[in-house]
Amino acid sequence: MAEQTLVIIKPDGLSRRLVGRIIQRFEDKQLQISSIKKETLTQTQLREHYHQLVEQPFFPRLVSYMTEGPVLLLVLKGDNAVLQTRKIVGATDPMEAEMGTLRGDLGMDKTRNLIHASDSVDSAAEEITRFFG
Ligand code: DGI
Repeated sequence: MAEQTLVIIKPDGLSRRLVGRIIQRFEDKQLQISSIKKETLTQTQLREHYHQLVEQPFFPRLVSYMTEGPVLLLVLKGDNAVLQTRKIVGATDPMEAEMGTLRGDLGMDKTRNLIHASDSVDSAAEEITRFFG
């Protein structure tokens, strides 16, 4: 079923010049870019986006990572886009993510894991509205 999902290429994806390779992997799976923009996220946006995590001990580290430079926000469209994208991205911890996934191949550690991808159709809709209106 055709779906949309939200992807964020985190700041080190841009500073490490990995954007082309990352987008290529999604396009290889027939996921299409329907919107794209470069933006520096604010603390307020991140507190909303990661609202379940604000009490976690690693939250300050997460915010400082996510605000160290601009991110690339993408809406991807395609069959089963939410699940397909999560599979391409891989597990949260790059040390546990399979090789062949973006985080397994290119992620650094549990904080610097390169990419965000919506985890359900409902959160995708919420996140697309949050970042693209
Ligand atoms: O959907 P995910 O990004 O895979 O994971 P999530 O929604 O559980 O967590 C959001 C982000 O928060 C995740 O990409 C990295 C960070 N995070 C989650 N759990 C930990 C963490 N960072 C650290 N340092 N330690 C954690 O246990």
